[in-house]
Amino acid sequence: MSMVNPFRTAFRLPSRNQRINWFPGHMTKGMRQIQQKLRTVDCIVEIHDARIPIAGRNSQFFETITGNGVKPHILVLNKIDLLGSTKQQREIRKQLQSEQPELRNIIFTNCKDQRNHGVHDILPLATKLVAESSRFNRAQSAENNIMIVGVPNVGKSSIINVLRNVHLKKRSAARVGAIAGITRAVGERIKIQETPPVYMIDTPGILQPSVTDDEMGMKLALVGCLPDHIVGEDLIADYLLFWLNKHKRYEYVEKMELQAPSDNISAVLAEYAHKQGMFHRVKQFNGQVEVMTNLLAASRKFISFFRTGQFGPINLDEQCT
Ligand SMILES: Nc1nc2c(ncn2[C@@H]2O[C@H](COP(=O)(O)OP(=O)(O)OP(=O)(O)O)[C@@H](O)[C@H]2O)c(=O)[nH]1
Ligand SMILES: [Mg+2]
Repeated sequence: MSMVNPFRTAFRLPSRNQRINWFPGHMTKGMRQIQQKLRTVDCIVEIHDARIPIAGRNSQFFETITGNGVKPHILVLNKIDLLGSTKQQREIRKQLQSEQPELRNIIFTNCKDQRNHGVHDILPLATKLVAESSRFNRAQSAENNIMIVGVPNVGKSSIINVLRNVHLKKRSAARVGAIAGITRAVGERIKIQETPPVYMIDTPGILQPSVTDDEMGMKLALVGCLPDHIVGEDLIADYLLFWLNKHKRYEYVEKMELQAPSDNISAVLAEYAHKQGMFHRVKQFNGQVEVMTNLLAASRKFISFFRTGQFGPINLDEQCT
């Protein structure tokens, strides 16, 4: 007999008019700079977070810059150390190619590991695709320029650094950081290989100007493609709890030393904060100071457990069974 899942089956934002959007000025500027540089680019490498292989890719813009498939394009799904098994990678490849049959070049990477197969596959595949393509005005040029694009915080700058370390044995050249929006402008090209010369161009992460699908917005927020304060840690934590329960992923119960699974985020965070001794002093209207459980600190911890893979490997686009 199958157990009925007693939890929420759909996620709703607290307010009907709320949208999960982040499109600061540096993204508009970045889009313009990307388009201006395109003439000198031989291949587009799009990086995305492997934990959301379907959701949140800014496909419309990235398809435009490949000239709708004219320029070679590789999709790199990064952070596979947080995704899990190769079986899952096979399923993702199948799912992506059934939705987008023109997507032929997909590579899975873990930038934190210089020996990772995917990392070593990027340059040979890009070189092969460029050699097979018609480079129009750049046909005489011996060097290859590869542009790295993607939504924020997926590891674009990290990929450039790891490839530079692997192929040139040189130190990192692109700035990397754990929050979205570290790279804010299209940079100068960075050398990745000596012969034949290969350069990479780092670009700022660019989201869709308007994310109309709420769950897609929440998934982007959960993996850190938007700064946490834009959406709010309380809402991100609530979406995480909703997703884990809906997919019957109850590892959080043991990890957070809870009595039982629950769909109530305030109750979960309060129980956890209490157990961990997370308290803070809050001044009341009447001037009295009260010691209360620190729910914000607890929600940050809950989110960071997910982001560091401590609830096990998770593909947020996985269908419910
Ligand atoms: N676990 C894990 N973390 C990674 C991997 N690749 C990058 N990161 C981390 O992801 C965060 C973002 O990396 P960046 O390279 O700055 O990402 P980006 O896409 O350039 O970000 P923006 O410039 O903000 O658009 C950093 O904390 C990296 O250390 C990976 O393969 N696995
Ligand atoms: Mg960057």
